[in-house]
Amino acid sequence: ENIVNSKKNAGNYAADLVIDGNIVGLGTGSTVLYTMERLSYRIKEEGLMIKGVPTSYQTAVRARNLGIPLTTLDDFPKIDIAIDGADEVDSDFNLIKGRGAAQTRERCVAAAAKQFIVVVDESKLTKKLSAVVPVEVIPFALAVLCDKVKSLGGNAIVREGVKKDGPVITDNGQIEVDCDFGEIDNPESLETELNNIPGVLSCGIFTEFKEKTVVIAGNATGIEIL
Ligand code: DER
Repeated sequence: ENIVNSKKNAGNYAADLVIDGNIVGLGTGSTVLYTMERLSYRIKEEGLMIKGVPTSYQTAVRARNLGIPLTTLDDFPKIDIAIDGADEVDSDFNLIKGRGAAQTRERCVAAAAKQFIVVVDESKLTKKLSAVVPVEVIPFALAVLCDKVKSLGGNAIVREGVKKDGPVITDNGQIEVDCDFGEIDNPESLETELNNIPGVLSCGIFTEFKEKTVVIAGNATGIEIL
């Protein structure tokens, strides 16, 4: 119950940072859904005029159902604000994302944004990143990735579908590999290592957006802006 309220508090607060005319990056996941619901309310009640760039098929469907007008990075290669969730946030604003297997497009949209708003319930805050790192890879390079992860002391598991036999297929038509490194001492270098493996589209470690990031941490009674 508290987690739901925490996510709602964070998501709603972020939606109120959006202003008329904004092109808004719409992240993926349950927390940013609250942001989208609040934006939908503001569009209907205040006549808020925005366009959203969705980071996943799921977010695009949800946005359409909520009456949020959509556009693309083709039309707006630079956007005003991106609002997205995260699986873990450390005290330096290094993030782990990708539980929803959407981190590749999430990274594109976060990079295109002037301001990056991360909405999390406070349970996602940690001193040191240690969550599993999702990595999107073309199947052709799967074994190469697994070997590299092993050499880096990690354990790589292909993300299997729940209601589909075989691997999860991402919105980009590729597969997602969950790489467990335990505690991550140097997120920047691990991010570079993983992203530079030939065949990898992107990993879920985000360390390059710190300067433009605001973290909204929700709790049962409100929010904390970090
Ligand atoms: O997949 C993602 O990167 C999502 O943003 C995810 O990390 C956050 O999802 P949640 O808001 O449902 O926890």
